[in-house]
Amino acid sequence: MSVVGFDVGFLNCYVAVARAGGIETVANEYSDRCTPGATRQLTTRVNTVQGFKRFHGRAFSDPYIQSLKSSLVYDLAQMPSGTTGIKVMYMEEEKVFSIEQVTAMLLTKMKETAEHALKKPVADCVVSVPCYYTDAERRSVVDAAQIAGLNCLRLMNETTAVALAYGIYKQDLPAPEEKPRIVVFVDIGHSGYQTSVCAFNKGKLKILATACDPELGGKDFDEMLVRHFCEEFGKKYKLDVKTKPRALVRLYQECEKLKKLMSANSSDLPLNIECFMNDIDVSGKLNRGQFEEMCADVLARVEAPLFAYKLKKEDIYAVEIVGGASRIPSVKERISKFFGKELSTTLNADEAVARGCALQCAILSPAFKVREFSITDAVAYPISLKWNSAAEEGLSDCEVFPKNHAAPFSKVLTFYRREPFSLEAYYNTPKELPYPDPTIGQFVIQKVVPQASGESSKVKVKVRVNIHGIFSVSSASLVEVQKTEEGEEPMDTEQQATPEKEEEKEGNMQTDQDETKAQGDGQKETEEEKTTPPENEEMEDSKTEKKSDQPPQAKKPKVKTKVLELPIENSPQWELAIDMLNLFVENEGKMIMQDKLEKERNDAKNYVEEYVYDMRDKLHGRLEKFVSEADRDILSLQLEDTENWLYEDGEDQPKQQYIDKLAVLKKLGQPIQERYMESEERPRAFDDMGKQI
Ligand code: ATP
Ligand code: MG
Ligand code: K
Repeated sequence: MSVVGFDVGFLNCYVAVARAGGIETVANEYSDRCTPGATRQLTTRVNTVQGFKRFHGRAFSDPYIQSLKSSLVYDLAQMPSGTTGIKVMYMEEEKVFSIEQVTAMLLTKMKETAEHALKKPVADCVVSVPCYYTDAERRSVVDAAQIAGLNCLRLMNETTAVALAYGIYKQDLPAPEEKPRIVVFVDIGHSGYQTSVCAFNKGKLKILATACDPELGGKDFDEMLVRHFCEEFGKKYKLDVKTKPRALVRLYQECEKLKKLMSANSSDLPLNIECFMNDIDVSGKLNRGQFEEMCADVLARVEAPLFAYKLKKEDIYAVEIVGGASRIPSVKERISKFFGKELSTTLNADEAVARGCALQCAILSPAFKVREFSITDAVAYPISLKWNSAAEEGLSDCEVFPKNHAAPFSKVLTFYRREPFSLEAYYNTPKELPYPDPTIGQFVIQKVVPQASGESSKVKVKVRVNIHGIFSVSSASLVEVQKTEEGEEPMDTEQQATPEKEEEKEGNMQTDQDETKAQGDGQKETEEEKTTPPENEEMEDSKTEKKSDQPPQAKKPKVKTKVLELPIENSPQWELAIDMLNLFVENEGKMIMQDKLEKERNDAKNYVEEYVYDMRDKLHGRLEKFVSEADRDILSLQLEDTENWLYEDGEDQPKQQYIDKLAVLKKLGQPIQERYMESEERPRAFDDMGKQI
């Protein structure tokens, strides 16, 4: 059982694992703790694909995707389902991979990093997502994890992961009945800006609210710098940088470097690029003051989301910031000024998200012992249901999860129906949504039939936001009423229910959702939240069960009921069809195999190359005395031929060719090496004998 946390960043990815000593962020094959996967080179398979984190769960026709198309160094394509795909060269062929496949490739790589560190296979993990991700984005990431052969125990909101990393080791949190400690968390990365308000008590955390700008991050500061230098170089060197994608990419890289330097220096800093365009070397300079001036609009956006919080300065214990762009002094200043507080940077700005995910994985894993810590997250966007009324014409709707509602969470709605019906879930604040389409999905409650008496049946529908923050209609049941005469044998409480009098009168469509019941539930939920916040699905589910089984009330006619589970047809928006998912799983397996073969082939080639260089040196060094001149010339010639072959025909050959080549060389080289070894070993053996005597 593995305990692993993955922070899948827009630009940087981190892998944290739990070992006996605690949580550790691990180095990847480049002996760097940060996987440049999402950025410069994704895998050996996919060349230079970066910044695809925001393509999840979006139509190819989405204006956001369309607006980005021209600025990418790779091409996008429409998948048959209408979602976004990425064109890449794979095995010298152009292929289109879905966004789930591309993220799976990145996760495969991160998985290998974790396996390398843990020296065992990795499956169980927790993967980070921005807290502003919608359902479609979340489902897309869950699918990506599955394609990569991972068992994602939770998609964890990035700021929640940070909160866990902050809270779990704190020894001085207020007792459960005391006033909670309120901490604001801020994560500003390359592409996204997330903040949350978190309440801590001993052994638990609860996210009270989140406020984000999904489009604000380090990239916006780079953008301002690039714009500035494009203009400057246009004037100074008469260069139209925007027409040369390669030059533009270099300018972005240099501007990012300059931006980082500016975090530590306020004096004039140079920007020089040799052979930038048309063989021209360019140079410019900038200081922090000028930088802040040109970024005024970007900086104003740092405060904007925070106005949603109604927090008093004295209620806030600390404002903790993480993320690469949190190092920009003016960003820090803005946030600090807004809250009227010094900022805390007690967490590792780069690794906190991955560490929090690994901690969550440790908590969820039965194989690992960690301190009990309960985590209650918050719903990012208010979720409503709408449906066709059965009696009157027209639509009814109701908000089932308001913004910042606790999650994971289940609720039960009651409908009175004679036939199957459909519910549509949607986000009811489209303006707040970073997408044009607020639809979450369609859910058809099937096999609904009238009661034997011809009346409408009572249908209980359970809706939930699960541990990944994904909404679904999780179950539905029909309450079949079997009236019995008074005085009959007493019944099992489990099987009894007493429908409200008015409900019966109203017939097939009363208020659809049982208003009194819903309110009752609401009260109960808040009550229960205080004592035992929902920890996981199971707890939450069992709690709901209790709520729906009301004890019978006295003096009403006894009614025997039978509960029938109803099938639900789920059609979430942009869902990856199961046959596609299976195909992708299979293809990823093939590609992993292909990568392995490719690695073996490369290794075989490298062995030949190494042997050539090694033998050539030694033939004129320590092996010289052990080979005749004639044999040495033969082998030398062979070595030279092989070297030439490696750079020409042998550049790209099947593995066996390299193995054969090496065997030919070794046939000549081995006897020489053996003679050398013998002469080395013999005196040593004598020495050993001497010692024994
Ligand atoms: P996201 O969280 O948006 O998915 P990410 O997690 O990949 O992205 P981070 O690694 O947190 O992003 O931050 C990367 C950003 O931080 C880049 O824009 C980078 O230029 C910027 N950054 C890193 N160090 C500094 C620094 N010292 N000064 C200014 N900016 C910095
Ligand atoms: Mg990040
Ligand atoms: K555990």
